[in-house]
Amino acid sequence: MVAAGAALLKELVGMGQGHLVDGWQPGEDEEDKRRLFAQLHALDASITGGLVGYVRRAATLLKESQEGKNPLEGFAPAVPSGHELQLGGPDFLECEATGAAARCGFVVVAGGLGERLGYSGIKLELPPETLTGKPYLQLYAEHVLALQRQQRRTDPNSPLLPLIIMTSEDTDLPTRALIDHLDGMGLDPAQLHVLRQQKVPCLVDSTARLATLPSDRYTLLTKPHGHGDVHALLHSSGLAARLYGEGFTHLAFLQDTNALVFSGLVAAIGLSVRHGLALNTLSVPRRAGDAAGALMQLTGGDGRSILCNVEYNQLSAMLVAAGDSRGDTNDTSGYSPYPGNTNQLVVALELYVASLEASGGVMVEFVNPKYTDATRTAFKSPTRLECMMQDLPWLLPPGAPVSFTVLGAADAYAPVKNALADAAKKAAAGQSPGAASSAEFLVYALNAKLLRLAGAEVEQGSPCSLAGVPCSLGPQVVLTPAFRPTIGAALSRLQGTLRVSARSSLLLDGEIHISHLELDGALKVRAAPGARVTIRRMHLTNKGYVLRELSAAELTDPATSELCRMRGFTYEEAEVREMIFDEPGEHVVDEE
Ligand code: UGB
Repeated sequence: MVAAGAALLKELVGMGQGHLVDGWQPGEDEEDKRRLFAQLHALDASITGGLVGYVRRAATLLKESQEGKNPLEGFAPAVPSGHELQLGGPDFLECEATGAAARCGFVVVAGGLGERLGYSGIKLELPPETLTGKPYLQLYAEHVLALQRQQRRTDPNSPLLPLIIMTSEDTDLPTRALIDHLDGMGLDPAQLHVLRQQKVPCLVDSTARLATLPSDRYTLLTKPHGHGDVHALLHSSGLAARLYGEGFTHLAFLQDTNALVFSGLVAAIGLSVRHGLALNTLSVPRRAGDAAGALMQLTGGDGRSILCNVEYNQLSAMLVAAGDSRGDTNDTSGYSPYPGNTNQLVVALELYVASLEASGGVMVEFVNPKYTDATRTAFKSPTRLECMMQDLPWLLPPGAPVSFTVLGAADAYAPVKNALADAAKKAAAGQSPGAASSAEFLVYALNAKLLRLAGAEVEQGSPCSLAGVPCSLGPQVVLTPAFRPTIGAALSRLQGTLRVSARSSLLLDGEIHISHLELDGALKVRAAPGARVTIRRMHLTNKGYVLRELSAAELTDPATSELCRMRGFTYEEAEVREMIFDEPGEHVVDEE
């Protein structure tokens, strides 16, 4: 290992990386030198194409960046055409039923640091809503298990549905600790896979000189390579090919914080099956200026046309270069004409595995240095090559059936990306806030919408601003995956009268059927697996939970819990009715 690292260093020095050995004296710091050799060897093994290949690619991309070349130069953008589904509509339900029966594995990319959010832990441990306080990871696992239970009702031999998590050096240990803390989330260990992405070396200037730590010249500075690594890992681990061999037909990719994803994803899987799509992106309307990519149909000078994501940091420049002087703007609908990329993707395994085989899973890379001046030579801080998982269309063979499925803006997407103060600024600028608070209210709103779709009378909440972030207050409704393995199942469980006042909190967890429920307060009903609860008649009024906005002092007080500080509010319990049905079998609630 040390000898291989030393040979690699020699090769790098021959390629213009002489600064790495400047001032080296034989016999001095030998232990440190061996450390560097070992790191070089490890990087060489983890980077697709090896370290030398990485440096060569970096040199080319940095030269192009210095010359101001745009990788999308020459492509003409157009608004792409895709598919549209109406949450809960007949076509949606048909697609969802197909998707729910599909042999699909689920992949969560969770290697990001969440720097914009500024949370001290990993994002997967955050609770999307505070009524249950369950972390995102648990929510995703419960969705997978709920789908699996549904499949096993019709086919007891159907396979365990895989949940694959991509971690990084920054998130791997805490993610594994979270899995342990949650007792494996009820998953069979055979269906849970953790793949760790490695960091890549940073570059100090336009000649692609490798950066070392300021405090240690014998250690290269490294940073994450981006979510695109997921494809190389699925290939190099053999997992994608193995799942395909076992009869799985699709993989669905999700991000670390989107509690609404399963509202649209299952239907999108069904739509992929229906139309034989190789790649299907779950999309929602996008507000101009949002840090979300846009889906575009790009046509090159040679006539090649590709439906792909254009990332938010390239979008305006690309539109202006293509002759649209307004850049990234909304049209009269209040949204950009280009559909937004939620980065929730459904891929068909057959073509995916073949494309990984052909490419080794190496994604298109890009570099995004921040230059110190107009000479575009020196960087404000070292940069590195990056890649994105949604760039898959560039890996698929030309003509591969690539499309997207659009749902309503608040029906399938509620990411948590931004710290509270930044979210308030974004909202003031007409952009999506992407705060923990706004995302939490979107969860309640979506669940309330599902109840309404099933015929319930659920009072609308009132818009308000919490710590400067616009939120739509309404009843706190949480329908867990066990209650709603699919939207179709949720709709079938509400068959009579359900009235919920705006100040209410309602948790339905498990197989619960409602014939008559009137709620003005807080009610939590939990049915364990195997228990079937029917609420025949119930009229409940209590003090419920009371929302309280944090004061300015509380917002900055370290004694306030971090979860409250990042939301700007807390729900205080005044009075809650909790009903737990642990025993399998039929249970009827009749309180008239
Ligand atoms: N991630 C990794 O797993 N590894 C990494 O090295 C980096 C990230 P961000 P981003 O949702 O609206 C994406 O940072 O990259 C994971 C799309 O590119 O939250 O700015 C990370 O843990 C963009 O087109 O988002 O933007 C997280 O789960 C747009 O649609 C995921 O990758 C945007 O998401 C995304 O990372 C969006």
